[in-house]
Parts: sequence; C-alpha cells; structure tokens
Amino acid sequence: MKNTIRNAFKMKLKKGFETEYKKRHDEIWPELEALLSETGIQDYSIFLDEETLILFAVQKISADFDSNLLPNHPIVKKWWAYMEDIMETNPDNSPLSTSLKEVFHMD
Ligand code: RM4
Repeated sequence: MKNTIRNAFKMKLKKGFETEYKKRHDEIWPELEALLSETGIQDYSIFLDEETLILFAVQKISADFDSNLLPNHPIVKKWWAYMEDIMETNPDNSPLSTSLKEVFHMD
C-alpha cells in the first residue's frame, strides 16, 4: 500500500488481564481484522508494557484513512463492548487512547 502514515497511540489494560488480552487478540474476530484492513490499517501491532500495563499500538494507515469510520461501525462497537471489562475505557466503551508523537524512525 502506498502513501501510508505511521500512527501510534497508547491504551491501558486493567490489572490481571494480561493473559486474557493476549488471548482475545490471538483469536481476533476475522470480520474485525477484515474491517481494519479494508479501512486502510496495516502492519498493526500492540505491545504491552508489563510494568505499567500501558498498551502501545503502532500501525500504518493509508493517507486517506477516515478516522470517523471505525468508531461508528457496528463490528467495532461490538468489539469495544467485548473488551470493556479488561481495558480502561470511555463511557461509550471506546478504549482510553492517547496519540503519540513520532520522534525517530529508521527503515
Ligand atoms: C484493541 C482495541 C483497539 C482495537 C484493537 C484490535 O484492544 O480495542 O481499539 O483496534 O484491539
């Protein structure tokens, strides 16, 4: 995919759910994965800092990525409701998320 932008953000896991979080992502719903891909996300990783329970997410998004599309999609809403018990979330079940600024990159 051409014209991609690296996007990074952090989220927060609730204590005691390290194994469960990994398990749910190992078994990610195929329809969610397909949706993320169709929306223009690729090369998406989430890393866990086991000391702070910060989840560090990094992905490539297409330059024309529409950030309004996913939060309003029924599959994403269902996933967020499913994940709500193990992550720090907003009242609408979306994960608490903070954008991160890129300060270095090497290909
Ligand atoms: C995360 C969180 C994100 C989602 C990934 C797949 O735990 O719910 O919003 O993009 O899963």
